[in-house]
Amino acid sequence: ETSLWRTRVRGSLLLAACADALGSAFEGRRGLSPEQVAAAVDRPQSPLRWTDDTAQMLVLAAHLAEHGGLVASDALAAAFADEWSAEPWRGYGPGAAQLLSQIATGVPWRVAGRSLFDGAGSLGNGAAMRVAPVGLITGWGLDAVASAAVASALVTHVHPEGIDGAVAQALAVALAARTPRRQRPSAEELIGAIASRTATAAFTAELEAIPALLDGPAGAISDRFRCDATALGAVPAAITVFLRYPDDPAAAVKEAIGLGGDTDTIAAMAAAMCGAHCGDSAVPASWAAQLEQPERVRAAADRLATLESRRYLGE
Ligand code: R7I
Ligand code: MG
Ligand code: MG
Ligand code: MG
Repeated sequence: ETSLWRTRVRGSLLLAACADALGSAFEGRRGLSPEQVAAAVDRPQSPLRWTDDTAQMLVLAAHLAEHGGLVASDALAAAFADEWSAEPWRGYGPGAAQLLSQIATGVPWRVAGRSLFDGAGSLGNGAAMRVAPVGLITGWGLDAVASAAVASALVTHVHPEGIDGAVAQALAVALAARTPRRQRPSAEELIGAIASRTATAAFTAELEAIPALLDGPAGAISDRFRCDATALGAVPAAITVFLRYPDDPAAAVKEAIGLGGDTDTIAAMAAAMCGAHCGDSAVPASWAAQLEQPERVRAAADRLATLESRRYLGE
């Protein structure tokens, strides 16, 4: 049973890292053809170097494993900032770079997070892009997943939509990991579980658009969602792609990249869900062969997978 769970945790983190790297070549592009995407994704010929999405996801995985859970804490904020300081070239959003450099120089995270975007805080998808590990702790119920996702978001993203993105992504990964391998994840169940635990009406409206997009052309997804670096623009698109291809990470990643816009992040989030559902046997061999630091990603997954479902109580 432990080893079955471990294959899912490994699958989620490895596929997220691969998809992040594959998508990063197309970030910001629009109007990509399926052939163009397939040529780059089916048999990558150069190392798959991941971006800030995976770097920060690994920080969160390590923090969870070390503490047995998480709260919004100085230690968590410092861990995110230390990672940025060590490798600031990994493609961070402008708000994130500004915020993490403030935290690195001693500004409290409660002050720094509020300083972004004229005091509203970031509604970027950065809290969602890193949150998959929160959905991958065996024994946690969905309410525990949601509250840990909120806590993980708060140290950088205080805007309610930025937080909702993290809650939605963590719950989608958690439900994918808890759905038996041979059972198709239920869109209704997933959307209901997320809608009842997110805070904003804006997010609920995006979730309600998903069922109509599950069949038909991918172009309808990018017509409906902005597919940009905001939580609202990216997370519902990733969930839609996952629900269309829950058992086929390569198809999901190609479709996610084909949407254009925030391609690394949408592909990585959809792939994290596919991997949680399918396990690491679903990682394409041509990706595994090129992934940067695969042992490091696998080790982070294995530490998470053996974590008991202890709740971390208090700062
Ligand atoms: O959220 P964040 O870490 O961004 C993650 C993205 C992913 O695509 C990564 O792959 C990386 O490329 O960055 O960083 P932020 O800079 O806080 O937010 C990302 C973007 O969301 C910003 O650059 C803005 O374009 C947008 N954004 C906002 N726009 C208007 N008003 C975030 N918050 C606001 C806002 O309040
Ligand atoms: Mg990135
Ligand atoms: Mg952000
Ligand atoms: Mg991105």
